[in-house]
Amino acid sequence: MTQTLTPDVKRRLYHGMLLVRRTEERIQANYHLREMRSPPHLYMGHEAAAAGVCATLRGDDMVFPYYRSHGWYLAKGGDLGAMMAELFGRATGCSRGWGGSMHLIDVAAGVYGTSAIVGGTVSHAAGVALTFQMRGGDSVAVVSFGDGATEEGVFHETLNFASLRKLPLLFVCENNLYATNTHIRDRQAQTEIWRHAERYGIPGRRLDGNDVVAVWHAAAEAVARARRGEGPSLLELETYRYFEHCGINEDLDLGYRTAEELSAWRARDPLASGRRLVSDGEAKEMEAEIAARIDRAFEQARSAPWPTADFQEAAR
Ligand SMILES: Cc1ncc(C[n+]2csc(CCOP(=O)(O)OP(=O)(O)O)c2C)c(N)n1
Ligand SMILES: [Mg+2]
Repeated sequence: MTQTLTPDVKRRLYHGMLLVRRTEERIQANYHLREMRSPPHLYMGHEAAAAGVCATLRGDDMVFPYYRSHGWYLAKGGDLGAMMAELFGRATGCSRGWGGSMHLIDVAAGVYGTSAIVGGTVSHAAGVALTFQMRGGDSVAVVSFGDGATEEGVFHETLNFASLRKLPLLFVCENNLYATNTHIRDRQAQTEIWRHAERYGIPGRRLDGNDVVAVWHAAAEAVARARRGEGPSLLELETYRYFEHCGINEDLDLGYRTAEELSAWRARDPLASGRRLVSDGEAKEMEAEIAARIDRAFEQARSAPWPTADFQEAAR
């Protein structure tokens, strides 16, 4: 069954993006206090990808994000308090304070764990998709990864296996043009990532990853196909990261990208265009509700206990 873009879905799309943006802005503003010691890979600029895809998913669907993880964790409904406690390194964190920003997990919400290893979650998602298929339900697994991850062998192996077994799996490539500080044209002989899908007999599409409604439509179609048992799809979402590869700062001084390029992408900000999805009153209400949730999450993280030094106990 295909989904309809109801007012409720529109609210979910904007709310998903806003929650990620405001949470990361607060992380950025507070980072100098040195309470958070986990280096964050900020998602700002990419919000439409996670919010657009996650709005098509059910609670029992599982997402496998990569280390640029905050967006997917929050958009899929991961617990904000447990995420902030994790960034503060506290025992109440979602990885009990041992993992930090790159290791977010909330199985109850359908976030099956993020990984610092480039391409690391691609095969994990296929494993869970295979489990879903063998159990005979219609749940779907979704994996997100960067353009850099498509240079890893595991990406190609998993495309092949997923196609062969018609797995209920959605591959979401967030192409932000760079792997750390190297442009895709200096790394890949063939830069149309979506075309890899064609080679493995999978439907592949490239689209504006900053247009949350376009992302939602494309994901809804791919998810419906996976639920029907027709197999995987690949979406290449064109987007851009606003801040340095890892950390809270601007990085134009490094010289690998230009101020013009950054401002051209900022002019295509996913939240600015997504704002029309809700009324002024709704947007105001969301801002207040999200600010209160973030306040609470930071306060609780600050006063939470430190993890035990005994890793065995922490892992239990
Ligand atoms: C297997 C592996 N190789 C290399 C690294 C080092 N590394 C960390 S992030 C990164 C860039 C990946 O870029 P991309 O996949 O495009 O994601 P983005 O950071 O742009 O969102 C690299 C090479 C790693 N973490 N894991
Ligand atoms: Mg990239």
